[in-house]
Amino acid sequence: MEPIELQRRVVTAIPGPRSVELQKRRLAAVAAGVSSALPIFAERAHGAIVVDVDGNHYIDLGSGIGVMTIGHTDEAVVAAASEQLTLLTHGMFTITPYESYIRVAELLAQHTPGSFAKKTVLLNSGAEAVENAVKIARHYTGRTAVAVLDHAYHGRTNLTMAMTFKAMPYKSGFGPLAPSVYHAPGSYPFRDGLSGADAAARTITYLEKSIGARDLACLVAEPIQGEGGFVVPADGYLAALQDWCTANGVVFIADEIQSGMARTGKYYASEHFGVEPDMVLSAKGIAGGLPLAAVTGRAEIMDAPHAGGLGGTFAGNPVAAAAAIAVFGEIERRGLLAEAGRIEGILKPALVELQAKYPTIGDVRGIGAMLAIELVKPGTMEPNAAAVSALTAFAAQHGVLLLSAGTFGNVIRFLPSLAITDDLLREAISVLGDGFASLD
Ligand code: PLZ
Repeated sequence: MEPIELQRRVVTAIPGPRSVELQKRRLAAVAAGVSSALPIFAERAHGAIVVDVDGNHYIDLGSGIGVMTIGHTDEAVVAAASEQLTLLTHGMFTITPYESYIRVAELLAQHTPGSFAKKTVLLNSGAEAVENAVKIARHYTGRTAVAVLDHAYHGRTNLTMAMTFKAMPYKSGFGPLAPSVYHAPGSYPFRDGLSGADAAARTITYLEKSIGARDLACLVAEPIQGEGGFVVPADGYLAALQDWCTANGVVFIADEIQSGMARTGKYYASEHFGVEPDMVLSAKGIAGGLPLAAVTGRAEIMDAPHAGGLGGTFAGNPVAAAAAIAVFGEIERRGLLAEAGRIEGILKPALVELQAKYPTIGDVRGIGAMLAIELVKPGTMEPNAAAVSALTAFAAQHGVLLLSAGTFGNVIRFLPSLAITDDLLREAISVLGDGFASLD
């Protein structure tokens, strides 16, 4: 096959005829609950470009929700995974272990925040990492309660569904939900206007008065909330929570599934906030698109569960582990942490400029290659989800993939690959500008 031309190119109506055809088959064969943001079917991708079945080339600002952090079909990942496929496709680490699992655990110990002794368990998905973190924290503390924050997203399995904030589409009709999960108020500077200290005091009051530290096994927080709308907590908020957890024997867990793996210019976003969580959760970007997730934490906590207490058939699959080793290697070799700053340096000022022109942009926020705009009805704080839908549809029509987010569906989030070129980024920004102009 010809290499992909790394350019935006719209050659048919969107969706094109082959996508329309696939959409018909999909509606007949795929469960209705699995819906898609756009009726466009992908065929190939490379770097920051996705090509659909009709040959349209899109600039991808979503990276499959923050997975393709080092770029689609990255050569090093493809080579490592392809070679591993031919050597050992499946081993089942709890039957016949293999080196790549150990290597990923070593790399995670090295790159997660904190210089204390750490250990890791590998899993298949983000939700599974969250579930295992809670299991380990419960086993270690002998306590059962789990605290999460308003606007959080932690997954769709039974326990993580209870931990996720939004009823629609994640929880409605799917109960009963897992017990002993408590949603504490968090820090959302644009909407609550609270300082980090005041927001932390409010959270801690809830933890102490409504749950009680005696029963609380863990507090799980996303350092920058992903699905919740790229909410960056106020200064000092996370550090105050960590201090309270430490003082009260509560395991402090950072869900870095969306914010981690170099996306914000550090390996983990926790580093921006001066916190060293007891456990850090990785998934999404860790293995260049292959399914892999991890719980990495203080050795004494991670070693609490008995032998045989953790595992899973595909967990830490050798092909995914080989891909993860390649991802860590490429982040180092190509200096990709610095690329997040390059992207922020272009995208954030452009978004601020758009905000000056269009009062529907209430807030511009985020760090590195994890940026967002929150849209409101001009002059108010009222969420403007309709503008988000119009803009994401306009962008797709013009060859740019944009993702929405937020409890109110009124946030556009930008999670480009760190491999995106300045030119492609600028071109995508100009399409966004045209989109805003078309709203008037
Ligand atoms: N924790 C912080 O962002 C996944 C969900 C997409 P899984 N977010 C994308 C969807 O609609 O299902 C996520 C996350 C944070 C946990 C998860 C869950 O990760 O790999 O999707 O299970």
